[in-house]
Amino acid sequence: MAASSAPLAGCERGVGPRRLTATDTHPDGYPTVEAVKFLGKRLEERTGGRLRVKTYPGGQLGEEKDALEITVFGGLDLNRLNLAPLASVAPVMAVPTLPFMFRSIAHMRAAMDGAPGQQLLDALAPHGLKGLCFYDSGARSFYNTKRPIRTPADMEGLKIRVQTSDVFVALVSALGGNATPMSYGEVYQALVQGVVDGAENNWPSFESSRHFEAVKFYSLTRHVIAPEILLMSMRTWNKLSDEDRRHVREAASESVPYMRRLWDARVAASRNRILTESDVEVIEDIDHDAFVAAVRPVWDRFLTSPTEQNLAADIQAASAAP
Ligand code: GTR
Repeated sequence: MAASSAPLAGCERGVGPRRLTATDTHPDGYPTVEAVKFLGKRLEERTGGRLRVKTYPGGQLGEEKDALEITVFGGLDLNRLNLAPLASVAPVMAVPTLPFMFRSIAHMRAAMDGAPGQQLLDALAPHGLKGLCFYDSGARSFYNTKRPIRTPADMEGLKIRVQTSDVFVALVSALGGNATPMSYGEVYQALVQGVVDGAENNWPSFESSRHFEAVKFYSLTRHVIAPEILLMSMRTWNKLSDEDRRHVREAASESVPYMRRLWDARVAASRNRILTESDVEVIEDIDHDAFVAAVRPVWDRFLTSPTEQNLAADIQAASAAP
């Protein structure tokens, strides 16, 4: 890590070649990883090879929470992570992670492409981070080894792994489960060994992590549709010339539609693989209204300031119409 970010350290602003390090918990081939590689290629083309990106997938530079701290301190240049763990650094990030905040994937995309998304990206500056863009993360749903979940009552007493996120702890608790925060990389073993009864995630993560091999039931609760985010360390950003900042911004925004295409294809492929090649029982008949009602106190608990309340209202008002 130290060696790979060394070229940045001695550089004058805007001078000399740079190799930006990028981290992601997902493996090669996952849409978020491929989107950042795409961004790197665009950056290389735009700058005649002066700016390059080297991606380190599979959490090899640390789990999300640790990699985030390293990014704030400038030890990593680019970091693709989920909004849930980011809220520990910038509390306003909790708002889009609230259960049932988004009505659909189209609604999430419209809100993140619009003013609420810009507000969230801008909110990161005081925390040593430059928010570049949002990527899709589908809808998260519960899976477990014990029983089908159709109503909140079915969650009673289940030990559910969650991300390092106060919202997710509150969400699972509100549903009657026991929330166990844990790094993504530890979840497979925890499921196999029965340390937890279940977890929750979108189709592509459920599949690529092989969690589906360790559980019996996947209940399509679709309780959170929060996006992923791509961050740059503010220390790195501050070393870039205005022109290079523009290249980074443009390459990031070009990577978004590319990622969405990959994402839609991957959701379909992961879903198909699980439906056709696994023994997982997929439960579709969920009592949606009961889940919405049960988690309502989570909103009240996290929407305490006018900034957060207004952001939630702006997200809700965003129109998913084209
Ligand atoms: C995935 C997300 C990862 C990570 C993971 C988790 O959907 O893409 O960044 O946050 O969930 O559950 O830890």
